Amino acid sequence: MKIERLTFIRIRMPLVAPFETSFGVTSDRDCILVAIDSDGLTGYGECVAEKDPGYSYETTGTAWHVLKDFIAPALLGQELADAADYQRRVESIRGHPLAKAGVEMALWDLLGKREGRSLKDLLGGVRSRVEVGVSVGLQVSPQALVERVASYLEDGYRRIKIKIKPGRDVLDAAAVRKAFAEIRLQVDANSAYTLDAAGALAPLDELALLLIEQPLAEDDLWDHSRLQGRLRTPLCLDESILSARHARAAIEMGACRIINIKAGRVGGLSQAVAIHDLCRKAGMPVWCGGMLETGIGRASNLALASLPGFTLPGDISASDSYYTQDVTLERFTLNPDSTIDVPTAPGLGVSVDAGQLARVSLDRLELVPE
Ligand code: SMG
Ligand code: MG
Repeated sequence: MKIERLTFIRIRMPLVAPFETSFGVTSDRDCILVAIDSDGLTGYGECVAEKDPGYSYETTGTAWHVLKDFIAPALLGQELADAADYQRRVESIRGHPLAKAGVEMALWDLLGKREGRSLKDLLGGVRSRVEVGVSVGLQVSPQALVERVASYLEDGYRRIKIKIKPGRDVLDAAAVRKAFAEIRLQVDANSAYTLDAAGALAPLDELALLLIEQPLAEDDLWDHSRLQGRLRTPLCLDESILSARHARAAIEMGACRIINIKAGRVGGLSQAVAIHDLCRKAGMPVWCGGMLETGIGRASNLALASLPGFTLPGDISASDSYYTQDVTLERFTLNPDSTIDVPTAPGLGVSVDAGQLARVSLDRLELVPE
C-alpha cells in the first residue's frame, strides 16, 4: 500500500454523561482520528489519547506532535506491506503507543478494504458476537451507584465494572454486591493506591469479584506481585502492560492473573494480538478494555475481542451509553444476551458520517508526500 495521504482530525464529542475515575472527570471526549488514502481507498483509525494526561502520559496534544513530526514523515510516499512493516518503521520512535496504534488501526482498515476481508478475519477472530460489560464511573454516593448499576442491568448488561479510589472502594462495591448478589462484578482503581494503602482493599475478597483492575502504579509490576500474594481475588493489569515483554514479566512474576488488552495502550492491534497469543499459551485469561471510543475504535475493539483468548467480557458497551451521535453511520447495540455483533464488512466494517465528523472537528491536518 502506497501511503498517498495522511489526515489527522482532532475531534471533541460530548459524552452522554460525565465519566469519573480516580484520576478525574471526562465530560467530552477529545481524540484524534487518522485517515490514510491509498489507491482510491481510505482507511480510518482512532488514536485514543485523551485531552489530559490522566490515564496515560500521552494526550491529544502529544499525539498530534508525534503523528505529525515523526510518524507521518516515516510513512508518507512509502510502500507499506502490513502492520509488521509499519511497526518496523516506527520502532525508533520511543514510547507513544497511543499515537502509533491510531495509525496502525487505519492501516488494518485499508488492508481489509483492499482484500475485501473484515478485520475480524484478518486478525483471526473466531466469534461473530462478543460478550460485553459496562464500566460505571464514580457516582456521588453508593446509593446513586446502585441506581446507575440497576439501570444498566435493565438495559441488559450482565457484567458490571465500577471505578474505585481510596475512600470510595469497599463501601461502594459492597453496596452493589448487596443489591445484586449474583451479578458479575469487578472494580478498577486506575493506579490510585500504594502497596501500603492497598491494605484497605482486603475486604473486597469477601465480595466475589471477578477481578480488581490496576490498583497500583503503572510502573510497578513488582508491588502488584506482592499485593496479588495477599489477595484471593485475581488482580488484572491495564496501565502496567505496555508490551508483550511486560505481559511476560507480569505472568512470570505473578503480578496478576488476568490482563486487560487495549490495542492503543500496547502500540497497535498487531501488538495486542501478540499479547493475546502469549497469554493464551500461558493460560492467562484476557479481555478487551475500552477508551470511550467512537464507532471507529469500537469496531476495532469488537474485532479484537473476537479472538479465542478473550474469555472475559470486554469494556465495549453500546454506542448509546456514550454518544447520542457518533462519527460512524453504524451504531452498536446490545443483544439480549449481553453481546454485541462483530462487524463483518471489509476492514473495520464501518463508514464515516462526513457531516457529523465535520461538526465535531476541532482541527484537521492533511499531509502528502513532498
Ligand atoms: O470505553 O467503556 C469504556 C471505558 C472503559 O473504564 C474504562 N476505561 O481504565 O479501563 C480503564 C478506563 C480508561 C478510560 S477512562 C477515561
Ligand atoms: Mg482500567
